Amino acid sequence: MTTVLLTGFEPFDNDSINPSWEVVHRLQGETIAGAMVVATQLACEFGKSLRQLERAIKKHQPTIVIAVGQAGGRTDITPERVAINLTDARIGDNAGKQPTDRPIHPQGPAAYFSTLPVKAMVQALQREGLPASLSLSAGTFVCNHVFYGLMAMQQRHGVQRCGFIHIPFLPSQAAGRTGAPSMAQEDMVRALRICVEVSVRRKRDVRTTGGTTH
Ligand code: PCA
Repeated sequence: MTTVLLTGFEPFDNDSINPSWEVVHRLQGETIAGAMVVATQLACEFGKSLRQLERAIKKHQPTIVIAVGQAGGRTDITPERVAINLTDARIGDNAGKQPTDRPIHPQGPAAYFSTLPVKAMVQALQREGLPASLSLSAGTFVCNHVFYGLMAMQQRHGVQRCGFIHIPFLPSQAAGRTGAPSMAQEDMVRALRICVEVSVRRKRDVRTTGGTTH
């Protein structure tokens, strides 16, 4: 049976919840498009998060890995296209580490592209009435670190498709931040279910325009 590994993060930056884990753990144990979903929580720490990810991949031997993280301030579900070989932390991670201008793998390529069908995911989400768009940057903090590290270990562990999706705040987080956008938990659970389904069914992405001019 095909296994899909989903990861979400623990809370960070003084928050008490992280929507990525709140949503991902709800899908644990579900069968989606004939694939079994397993969910793992990652620490919001450089280094440790990637060790935990590699351990989970070794344990579950997934065909597909989708890492999920919070992107506070975004309005949409945003599949990420590119992971870059750079860390430049605006805040400390949960262990207080705050690296500046460091490569993730000194000998690695400047960037990796997601191997998930990201455009097909966005299309499917929009068709289901969910706000979604492609993102060209996962930032330079722990999420990009995990995304880049995941892409770097893809072949070594026989993972067929993998990548990263950022999701907005939950309404309870936006409640304390006037003007911040958010998305209901049920909608985000539905959205991730759709993303898993598309990634199981589609080996290749759709050919459609999805770029930006700036
Ligand atoms: N978001 C952070 C790290 C953990 C998370 O959920 C980020 O975008 O880097």
